[in-house]
Amino acid sequence: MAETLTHKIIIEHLVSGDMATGSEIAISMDQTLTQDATGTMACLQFEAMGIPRVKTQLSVSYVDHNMLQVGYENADDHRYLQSFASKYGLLFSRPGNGICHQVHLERFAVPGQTLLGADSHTPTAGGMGMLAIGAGGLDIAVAMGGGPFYLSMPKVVLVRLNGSLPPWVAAKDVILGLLRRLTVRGGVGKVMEYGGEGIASLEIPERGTITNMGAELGATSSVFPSDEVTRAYLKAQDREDAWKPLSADPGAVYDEVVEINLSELVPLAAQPHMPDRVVPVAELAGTKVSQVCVGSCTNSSYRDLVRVAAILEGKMVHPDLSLTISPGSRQVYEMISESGALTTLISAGARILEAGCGPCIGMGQSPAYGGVSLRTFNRNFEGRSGTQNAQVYLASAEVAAATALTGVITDPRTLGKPPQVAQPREYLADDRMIIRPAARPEKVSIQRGPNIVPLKPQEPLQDDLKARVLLVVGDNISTDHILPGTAKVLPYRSNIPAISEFTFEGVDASFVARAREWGGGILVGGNNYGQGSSREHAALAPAYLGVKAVIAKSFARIHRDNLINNGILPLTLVNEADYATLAQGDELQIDNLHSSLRSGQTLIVRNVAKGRGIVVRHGLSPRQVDVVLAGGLLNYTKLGGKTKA
Ligand code: MIC
Ligand code: SF4
Repeated sequence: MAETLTHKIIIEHLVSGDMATGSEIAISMDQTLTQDATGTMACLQFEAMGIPRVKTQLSVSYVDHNMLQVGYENADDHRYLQSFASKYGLLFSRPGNGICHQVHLERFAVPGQTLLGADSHTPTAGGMGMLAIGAGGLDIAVAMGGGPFYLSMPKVVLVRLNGSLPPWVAAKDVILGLLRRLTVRGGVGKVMEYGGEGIASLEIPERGTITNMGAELGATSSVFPSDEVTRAYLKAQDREDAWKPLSADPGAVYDEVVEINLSELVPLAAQPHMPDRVVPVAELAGTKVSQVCVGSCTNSSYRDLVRVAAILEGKMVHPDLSLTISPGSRQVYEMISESGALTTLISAGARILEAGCGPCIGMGQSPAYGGVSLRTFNRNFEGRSGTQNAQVYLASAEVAAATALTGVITDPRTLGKPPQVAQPREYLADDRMIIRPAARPEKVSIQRGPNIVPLKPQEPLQDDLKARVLLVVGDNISTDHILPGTAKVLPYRSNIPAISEFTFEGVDASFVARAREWGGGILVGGNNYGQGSSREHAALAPAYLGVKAVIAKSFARIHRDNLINNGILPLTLVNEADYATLAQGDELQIDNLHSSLRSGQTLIVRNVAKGRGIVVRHGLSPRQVDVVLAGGLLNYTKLGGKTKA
């Protein structure tokens, strides 16, 4: 049978399940990646599982998020992660070596393999023909221990690219254009598989930009075929032996097809505060901007930074605006230094930051009060920059450079001829910032600082659930709303009691006190609840505060899995109109929860004071029911995959 590329990779890695859309399958993972903001938790969870050594072909632990060291906390986490990697058999990418997704694409991604990453932008490696999926820390811990990853069998969408990009139009505009068409929910339950004659004109870093931001569509993953472009990139990275050709069979049947004519695209930008509020840059032209940030795992490649430098060559950034540059990796940094692009950027007045996530997650460089920031990043959720009322726009490196010169949002097509920038024939392949695990692991002791607080045991779910509605929120609530990033909060990623104090901070400052006073409760959300990051903390912190269930119109994939893995019930309203009947303070009750979860897909939630019953769907597989009843995946795994409840 003619297969899609996605199906081919899944078939090769299938451990159990039936590949019918929506049913639960389990696939083996060849590689994992973790980063410091989610990785400390994954490592603590791995330790709690008592497995002596990782069992994957390759597991890499990166330090790229929590890089500002204004107290001891982040540095302690780095030290813990390094000792953990050494003892348990992971490669350790040191702080300064770069953003996990950029480095992984450069040095480790392999066509046809699977990768599970503790970060939602893990699908970046799909630019290299990998099936790369983002997940919560617990799922990664299990995969590091050799366990399969469970997911619901996605639909496969062919995104057929025709034509080629016009001057000044970038790969970023391809994915922004898709977001405009499909919205932040358009990819939920789907793998976006790219094909068509247009892909041959896209270099690997450009493909990486597109697969990276497939996360904003809510997609399970995004993948490009592995072709001669892939081979050339791997050769230039001194890794040609990792190459193999890979594509869909002719005549493969897709669940959906989306056609994009690259030649018709124009420069686009996402307006505050959603990645899908996309309009042509020309419509925003003239908007005054106080900050431009170039970088993040979406647009921090050598190619992007050299283009920015070429546009700024011999000029100065506008006096009312601050330009920051964060190279994606040490390789990129060193190469822009050698090529002279770094000097050009410095002399144009750019503020050069270290190779890491930096401003993307609010780790420094927060905009001014009410400031307007145009960024080459992938997310612009309210408050994510560290300034609650900042207005953040997302666009390509070309738009960013043009805007940096003029001080107002600028369509780069007004700048005349675009710079010609050739792909390097050879990248600087130097892995000395990647530390290999110890040859004698028994000699390594794990280094823990006082901010690394052991996990609280998970508690099994009670049978008769009675709790009050703690908070009602609207559509598209992101994990940045639930548990913010930023330099203030991120240092507590390995300290759940401390980080839970920030739960819903920017949404309702009284939330934590109320959760304490009421002894926990239930959350009510709209559509796409929990979109955005993979951070498990958006489930761990509510669980710590006693949240037992979330009732929503719909959920984002990774967050829903994280809720289940941490023993919180995700319940979807069967009748969306019932959302309006739920209010903060309502007392809700579910009787005989255990047997109801096992016997059917729906439950009745009684709104005690209002005397109404609401029908909700749990949609859990039998395995997930066991996980929730055990109180979470850690308990379930310790019990050997069974639950007593
Ligand atoms: C993000 O972009 O939101 C992050 C920070 O990379 C997260 C992971 C995290 O919260 O640590 C992600 O995308 O998963
Ligand atoms: Fe880092 Fe930003 Fe990419 Fe997340 S989206 S991995 S914070 S650069």
